[in-house]
Amino acid sequence: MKHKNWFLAAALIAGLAACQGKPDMDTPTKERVQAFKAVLKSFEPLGLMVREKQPWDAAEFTRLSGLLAEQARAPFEHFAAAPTGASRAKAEIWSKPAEFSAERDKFYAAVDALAAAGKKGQLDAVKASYGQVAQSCKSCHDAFRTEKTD
Ligand code: ASC
Repeated sequence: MKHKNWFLAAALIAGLAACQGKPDMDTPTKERVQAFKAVLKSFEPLGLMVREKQPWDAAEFTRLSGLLAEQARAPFEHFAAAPTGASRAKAEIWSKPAEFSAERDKFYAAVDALAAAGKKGQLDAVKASYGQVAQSCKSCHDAFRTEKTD
């Protein structure tokens, strides 16, 4: 009897906790969030240089834009199925696969163009390509990512 009561109490507490919080992210969601964070870690310092908030460093720009192009593919390996837990991914990713693939491919083309421009080592040569990558991020987020709810 005593054991049963403990079990019920534990189940009740767990149930309350689940109701209060958001459901956990499933594994593919965690993996793509991590992969997008890695992308952002390369993209942000490039933006600081493009906006002249950080001094121009040609070698660092070349390195990071090359790294960004390599990292850009990884998140898209983790979009196989609609999430079962917390996620900002919209259902349209899976209901409109052609549109989503088009956004993905535009992003790949943009990061590749930025990496190519980055090899020139000049700020003027990368500004337009950087803008195209930023525009590609925004365009896909507008269509396929929900606003933050918290
Ligand atoms: C970022 C970031 C995005 C993009 C987007 C560009 O740094 O987190 O989602 O750039 O805002 O328009």
